[in-house]
Amino acid sequence: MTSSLETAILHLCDQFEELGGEPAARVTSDIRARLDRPLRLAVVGRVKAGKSTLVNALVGARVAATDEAECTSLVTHYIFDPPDRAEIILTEGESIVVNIIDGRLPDPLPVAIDKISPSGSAPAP
Ligand SMILES: Nc1nc2c(ncn2[C@@H]2O[C@H](COP(=O)(O)OP(=O)(O)O)[C@@H](O)[C@H]2O)c(=O)[nH]1
Ligand SMILES: [Mg+2]
Repeated sequence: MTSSLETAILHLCDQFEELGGEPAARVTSDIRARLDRPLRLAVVGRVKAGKSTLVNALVGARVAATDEAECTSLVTHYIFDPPDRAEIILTEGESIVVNIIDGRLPDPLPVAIDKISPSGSAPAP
């Protein structure tokens, strides 16, 4: 289903292409492709700002640990894709799949925290 916002963006793409020709079309083709992908939302802020609480409220489940003290020190990506599972990306690029119990990661984690990629991404090849 196409929302009115998507329709407006597609209309802007059409107009931009009419004005800008081929160079504009290279930009709009990326924008059009992005509209077909799932929405990605980045939640950033200071420690204890309520980021994890906001993520849990948006998802409707306690996927992110919350605490009065600092408790999430790694960049974490959440993706809707059943079944529930978690993948830890290591600094060297490998990943480890871990079970989620009651929506939580195992505590302690099966690897030392300094072995985990701080960005949540594998290093560039
Ligand atoms: N009063 C109040 N406390 C909140 C709110 N959002 C989160 N908290 C509390 O602030 C603390 C830190 O929240 P958390 O989501 O873990 O913060 P994060 O470090 O940014 O992920 C927790 O004790 C939450 O219960 C809010 O809107 N109001
Ligand atoms: Mg947090």
